Amino acid sequence: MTRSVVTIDRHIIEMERRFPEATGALSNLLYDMALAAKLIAREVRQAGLVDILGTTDKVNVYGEQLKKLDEYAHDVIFRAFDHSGVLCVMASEEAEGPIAIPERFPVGKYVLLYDPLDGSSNIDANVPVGTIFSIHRKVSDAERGTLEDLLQPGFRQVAAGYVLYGAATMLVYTTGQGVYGFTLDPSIGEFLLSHPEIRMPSPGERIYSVNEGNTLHWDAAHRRLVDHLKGLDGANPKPFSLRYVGSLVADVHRTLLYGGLFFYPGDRKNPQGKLRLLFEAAPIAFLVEQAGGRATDGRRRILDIEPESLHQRTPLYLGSPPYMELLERVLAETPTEAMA
Ligand code: AHM
Ligand code: MG
Repeated sequence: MTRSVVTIDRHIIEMERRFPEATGALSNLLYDMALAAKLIAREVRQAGLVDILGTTDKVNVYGEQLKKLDEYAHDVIFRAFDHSGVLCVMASEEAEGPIAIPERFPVGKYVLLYDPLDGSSNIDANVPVGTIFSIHRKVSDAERGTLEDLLQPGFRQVAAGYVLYGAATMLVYTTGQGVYGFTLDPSIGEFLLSHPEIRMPSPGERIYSVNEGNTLHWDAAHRRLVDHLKGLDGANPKPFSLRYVGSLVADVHRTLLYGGLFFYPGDRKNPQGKLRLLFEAAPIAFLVEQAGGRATDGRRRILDIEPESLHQRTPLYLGSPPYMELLERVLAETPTEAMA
């Protein structure tokens, strides 16, 4: 034993004690997220067994209609929070508009945005997937929360995090006091503190992470950037390695722990890239900055972007400060072409 065993509940209580004025509502939100994570993790683990366990009639053991895992994850999170009394409105990557708290339940002062199962196209190949969440305070006067409460810039987040369903299930979160990582011990059903105060190594390992299959649609600057990282331009004697899972949570988790660069740029086909500002980029940017890294859309901090719509997309570049400087320098050296 080298360290004391700290459950996520204990950790949340101890963090809350640092703020004597705290009401406990944010702590309750984090407990509920840990519970939802366990329920989703259980289902993700069973994913490969569904055919063997004979649910071909599309009904699960509880007599419920079998759902696609991303719809299941969406529902689990909604049901973990709808009655909690701490939220006034929610939004999910799986739903078009704001999700109201049912009239029969009380509301509170927080707002939750979530991507229930990001990277779910990877599920059938047993590749890691994740849940991403972002929490804001209510800003509108409406008692039950409105679109205005959901469309807030990332710097106003009070908490954000992700759950990674990988070889182990991990929950990583920040409330603006550093980044903490917990690993689920399935034998006792508890998230235990495994990564206290995560700091992104700087500059960290020479790793770049991008879907290079999109090169055809990139402008000259991005082609040049990747050529430079690979050492093809003759100006980089120590080429970077490529790691790309294609699940944002997994690629970001690796970047937080090892350092390096991750980017999903805009290109001629998709000028705003693929990732969603509110459900993916903003919560990830909060974590990355809290771990000492940087996250931008190529021009400005992700956290400074004023959102205009719930599902808007944004280019995303993140990594350790020295590698972000390198990336920005190489991109700036090549004249920009119009993307649209
Ligand atoms: P999704 O929200 O439809 O799951 O898509 C988001 C995922 C991210 O996890 C990942 O970073 C990206 O899409 C990968 O996209 P691509 O397959 O274009 O490389
Ligand atoms: Mg997603």
